[in-house]
Amino acid sequence: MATTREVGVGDFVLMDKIDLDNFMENLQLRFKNGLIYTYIGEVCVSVNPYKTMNIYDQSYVEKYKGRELFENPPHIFAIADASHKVMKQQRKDTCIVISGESGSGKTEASKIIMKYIAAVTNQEGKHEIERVKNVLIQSNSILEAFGNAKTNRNDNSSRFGKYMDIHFDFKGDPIGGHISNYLLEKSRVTTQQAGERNFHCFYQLLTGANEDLLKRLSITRNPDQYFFVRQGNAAKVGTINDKFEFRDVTTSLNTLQFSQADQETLWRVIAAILHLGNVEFDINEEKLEIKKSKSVDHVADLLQVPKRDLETALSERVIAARGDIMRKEHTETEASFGRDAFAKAIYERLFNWIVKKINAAIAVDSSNFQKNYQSSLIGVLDIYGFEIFDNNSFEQFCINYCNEKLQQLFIELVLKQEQEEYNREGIEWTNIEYFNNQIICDLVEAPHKGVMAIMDDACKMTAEKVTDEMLLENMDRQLQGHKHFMSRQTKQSEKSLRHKIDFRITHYAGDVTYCIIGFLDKNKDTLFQDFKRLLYSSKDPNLKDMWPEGAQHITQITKRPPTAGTLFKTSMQELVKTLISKEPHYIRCIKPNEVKSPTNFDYERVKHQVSYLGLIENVRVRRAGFAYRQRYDKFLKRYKMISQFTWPNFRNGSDHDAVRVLMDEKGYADDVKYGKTKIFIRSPKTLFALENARNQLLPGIVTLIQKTWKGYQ
Ligand code: AD9
Ligand code: MG
Repeated sequence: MATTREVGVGDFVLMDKIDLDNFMENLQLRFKNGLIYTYIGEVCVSVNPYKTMNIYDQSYVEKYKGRELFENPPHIFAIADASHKVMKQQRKDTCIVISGESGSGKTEASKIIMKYIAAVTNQEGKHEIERVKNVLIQSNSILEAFGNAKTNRNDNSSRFGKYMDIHFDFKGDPIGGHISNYLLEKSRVTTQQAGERNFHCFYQLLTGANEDLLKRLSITRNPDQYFFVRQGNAAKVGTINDKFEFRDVTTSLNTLQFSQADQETLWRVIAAILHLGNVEFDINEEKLEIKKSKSVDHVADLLQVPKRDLETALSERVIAARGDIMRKEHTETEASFGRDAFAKAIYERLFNWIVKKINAAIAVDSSNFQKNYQSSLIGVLDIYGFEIFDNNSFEQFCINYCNEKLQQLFIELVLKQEQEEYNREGIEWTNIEYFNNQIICDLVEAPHKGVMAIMDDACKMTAEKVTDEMLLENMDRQLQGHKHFMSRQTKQSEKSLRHKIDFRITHYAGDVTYCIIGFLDKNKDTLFQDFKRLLYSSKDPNLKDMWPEGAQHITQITKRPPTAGTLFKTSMQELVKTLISKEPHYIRCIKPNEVKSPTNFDYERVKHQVSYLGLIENVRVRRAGFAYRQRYDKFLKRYKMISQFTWPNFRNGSDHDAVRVLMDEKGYADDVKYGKTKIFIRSPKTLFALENARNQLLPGIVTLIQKTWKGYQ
């Protein structure tokens, strides 16, 4: 058996000395020994192994099933089990929050959790529950096909945020679920950086579709033919088998009750986008002309809209001004902008439609489960990780803000509330310092003076003359002097900011320089009304359904829709509210290197992540803290049976006194502290021993109750 000297400790709390160097030494030692999971109490730190690990098969499932965290070596299964156990035994909603930067292993972790839950439930093999499990798991391949893409950080990068609730019946078996999706990075539909791809589904279709389907969609296999998928020059990816994935997605679509007609709609929209990317414009004798009219023919056919209407929507827009309706021809730039906005919008709607259909397939079917079954749930959050690219735009800004919010949640729940509770309960405690990123969240989201608000103000101005540069000037003025915002107005920035169009935010995870160009358009997220009406006129009922607002007459549209930034901000605030209402479990993912190597442990890169994730502070709070706390009355109710002094009732004082007598009798006095309303237990082992003692007595008590019950019958 290997010693801890050789493989490190399984819980950072057990380190001799708690500092960054020791933490790193332990983490590195474990990684080198193929041990990718380590705990900080109940938080699981996971290092991406970048290789297939044989630690997820049935034998591992058996090993972790129903066990306590400290009974087995650290594993993500144990966290999934803990979450499931709390949900099942205490009927409490729980959630598993998976965080870490792009490529650190969040999505893989979420899939492993889902598979574990599927493996440990439905022991009776009920048909309906098997179906639900199957559907939950297969929804992944569809969502990844349409929501993931190869980036320069990760070959399978999530380009949308996903929060999935899994509902369970009273036995702890899954009976359905619900997916919430957050801001899809739709700019990728029309633009990709060098080395990156569009969403996987485009390449899956081109590689995997049979000849017949290709013909129906009027496309050829060669991605180089289509501007929207060739810009990154990375159509082939070594780690991805698009052909296989296409088959897999088709199977999943069938399982999830996407009819043949639904699947036709789906691929027709994808093909229409491919053709749309080849539509170009020209100005001839001061008139806008559409080049490549063949591509327009295909788009019209595929979207099942009249070709003439499509041409009109691509080249002009209808404006309502004080009751008058006018047509205004696009400039070449406006036409290209309109075409791209159109492509992005139909993709985004398609994605939302897919999620809606998946949700319909996984919804709890009340006809199968009695209404009075009280269901509880586990929420699994897998969202895009913090990212820094060479060029960072509005999307990175939103993604990184989202990561700030999750870090804030972690701070709130793990660092702040914990310490506040000790203070409140009068437990002796030395406060542990940590960096609170609330200041950065405020910088982004504060009403009136945050970046989002300043951006919205600029979008509200009707004059089309407001430019990105003017927005930046405004931000510079209003945020000047903010510790986490670097503008061109501050002296030091003149040297370090490359361009006049950049600004920098010091995020909790590092400095990110954003280029302002495109922020206004992306925030406004304008799609000319004409396109909406066009799609509403489609003969394809699915497409028509996706665009209900196309039914509105131009003069009816008065209200400006909320901006993309505001929608995202609101959805993030809602998400945090949802998570905070549940008992959280954490997986903190770490990326060991930038080159996807299974052996390379990039010490500095990892150290940076450990620091900004606040893991050392987490260990300190944990070590000084208590594994378990419970109100005296509840504690007594659960354990009074194990002490002769408290069973069946304690008559010599308060619940507090009773708990003290019980713990003294059992010899745990040294491991506990007594707060004003709660008992605090330091070691999980004590709790385990209490549970054991209770379990041993339980059969006797159950028999006693059964006998008494029979007596009444
Ligand atoms: V992003 O924020 O969506 O860009 P993630 O989700 O954090 O990112 P992901 O789970 O996609 O990262 O992991 C990246 C790659 O690392 C995967 O495609 C796998 O090749 C690899 N990986 C991650 N976790 C594991 C694992 N437990 N076992 C084996 C893994 N490989
Ligand atoms: Mg991911």
